[in-house]
Amino acid sequence: MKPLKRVAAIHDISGVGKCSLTVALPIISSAGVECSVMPTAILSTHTGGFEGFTFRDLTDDMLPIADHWAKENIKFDAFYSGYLGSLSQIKIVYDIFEMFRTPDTLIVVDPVMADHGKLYSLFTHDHVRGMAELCGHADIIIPNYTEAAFMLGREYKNEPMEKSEVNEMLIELAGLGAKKVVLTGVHFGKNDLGAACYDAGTGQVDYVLDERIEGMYHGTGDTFGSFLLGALMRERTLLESVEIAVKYTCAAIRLTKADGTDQKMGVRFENVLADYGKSFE
Ligand code: PXL
Repeated sequence: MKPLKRVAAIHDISGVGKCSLTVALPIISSAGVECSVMPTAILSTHTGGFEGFTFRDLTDDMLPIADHWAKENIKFDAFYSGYLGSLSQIKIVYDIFEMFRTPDTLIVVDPVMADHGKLYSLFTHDHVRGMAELCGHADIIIPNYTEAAFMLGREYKNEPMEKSEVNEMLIELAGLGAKKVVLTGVHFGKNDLGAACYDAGTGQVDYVLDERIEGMYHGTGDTFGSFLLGALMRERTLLESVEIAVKYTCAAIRLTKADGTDQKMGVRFENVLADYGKSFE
């Protein structure tokens, strides 16, 4: 048996409201990939729709954790960063990438900071600048449409997109420095929603769309990113991985809609994990 691939996921732990590490850990593990974690903060809930959440900042622990990993000579096949609580955390994550990076390491940055045209609470436009810079040091970035518009200084439009606009955005996003871009929240009509991916090395652009499910389901970006990274670590191509991530994220959202759970509690990924894991056998 070959050793498992190992990912280091750098996100917060939101105790309630499935997102960030509470999503990355089960999903990446179910792909048959080891998911090591570096928590950036511990919150009672995520910040989208709950009042009075607690926030324990773990910035001061991040470099000592990384130093210990380096001292133990622990190697990672990929790094996956998501929600980062401050500009200093963004800088530290960049330093951690530099400490562990080899020509074979895959660095995936999800610039988690906004959705539906709005920055998440706690963030300012300095955070947008910092995240755009961090994206420049990644191999693959996975912004949603709002994050992409903010990082590129483009207007956020709440209407179906033109292919020419999406293609321009993909090229501009690659211009931040990452070779591959996966843009989520792409839709060309009222009833579709999915992702576009772009490989700046080959110039290849692909769109993967599914049927839109009305609502604002929390944590879908983290669910999508985790399904995507699991598939990439199982040697699927970028397009195959995007297809897998769209398929299983949409399935989880449909189940959540069917059971009527409050949308801020996150999506029902638990029931699709077995099929997702089996798809790699
Ligand atoms: O799913 C993104 C996310 C992750 N972590 C925290 C959040 C959010 C979105 O609101 O608040 C703490």
